Amino acid sequence: MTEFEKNYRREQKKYDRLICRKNRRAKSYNGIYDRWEHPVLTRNHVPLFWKYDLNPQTNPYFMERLGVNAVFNAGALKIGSTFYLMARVEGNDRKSFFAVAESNSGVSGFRFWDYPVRIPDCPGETNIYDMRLTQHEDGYIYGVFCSESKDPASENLSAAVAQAGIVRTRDLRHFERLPNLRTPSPQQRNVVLHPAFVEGKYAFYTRPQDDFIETGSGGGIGFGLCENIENPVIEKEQIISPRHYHTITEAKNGAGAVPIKTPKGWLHIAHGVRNTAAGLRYVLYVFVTDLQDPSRVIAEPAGYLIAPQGKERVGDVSNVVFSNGAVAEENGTVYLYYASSDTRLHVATSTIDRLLDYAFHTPPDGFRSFESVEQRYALISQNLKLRQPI
Ligand code: M1P
Repeated sequence: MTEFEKNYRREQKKYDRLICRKNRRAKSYNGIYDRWEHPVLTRNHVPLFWKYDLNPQTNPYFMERLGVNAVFNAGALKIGSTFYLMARVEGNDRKSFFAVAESNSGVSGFRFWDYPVRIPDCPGETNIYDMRLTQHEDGYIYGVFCSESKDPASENLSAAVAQAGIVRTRDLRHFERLPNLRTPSPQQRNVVLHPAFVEGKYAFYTRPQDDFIETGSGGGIGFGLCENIENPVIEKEQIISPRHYHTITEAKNGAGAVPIKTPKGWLHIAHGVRNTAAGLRYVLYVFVTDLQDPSRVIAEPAGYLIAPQGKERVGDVSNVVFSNGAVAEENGTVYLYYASSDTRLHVATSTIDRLLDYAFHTPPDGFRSFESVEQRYALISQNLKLRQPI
């Protein structure tokens, strides 16, 4: 057997084993959601034929020609009985692109389609990432993503201009590109399209930003309406989830998964960022908005829903969890897809009932240690009266 054959066979076996690997609930418990033991997508889930030249004549050493660095932040949808993830795939060249992986279970067996997605080009666009998939009541599936280009007004090689790119599709295979969203803010990231019309208009969650992408420059999660999705302009943004001093959103925050419609309101899973001596820490948090007026927050528990834990804490950008996709089944099961440390993608499962119970019965932030101690006193004194030997 040639070196090529030996290496190809071994790597193909590893890939096949990975795709068939069963997943199971992790042992950690909080009553709110279950983490699952194995990531659902990693760079090793990328088919060999995306990376290697499989011709022994031109690749006798069986070398990677186009490596993949990471697979993470994915939009999510369930159509019929199939779960689809629109993953962010980052090549070794640092450029991200989108690729669809599908599975029947939602917790394992995700397999990429043969080709990644070809998003129609936009002149000057350098990098695209973090697509939210919205199944809109107008009948289209929209993909709203970050479209990033070098800032033409700056000499600084790291200065970028971020906009919200928009595509629409009916099958996740053929995409029509619409103009980038225009808002009063010079920069936009983490933009999410609401699935229903609001006052007969398209509604977006936004993040107004200053001129450059910098820690602390985001003004909170915004909300704005747009008349015409084919010429998408938001004239007014209002902040619905502001940042607060000494909370998980102190440095910045951003909308995450497309909000889930529940009997008690729209359930949002967003991210909050704070600064630490070790750098930024990204966690996921929950808030609920009014069914009729999705810009009105009606519940916001204090603190995080998910923070990076164990192996999740380490990766390309350590101490990060980030979500831009969740699936809610008709039976109430929720699959929350979250990436860790900009490296791989995990799933946590819960139910709408549990997440609403969490949202409405976890005390809101008191913003001061004094208030936190009062909350804990209330819980402990009630429990000490109830306590039975177990
Ligand atoms: O590196 C963490 C995340 O940083 C960005 O999110 P935000 O704009 O809120 O800072 C995004 O680039 C995201 O992709 C990334 O996971």
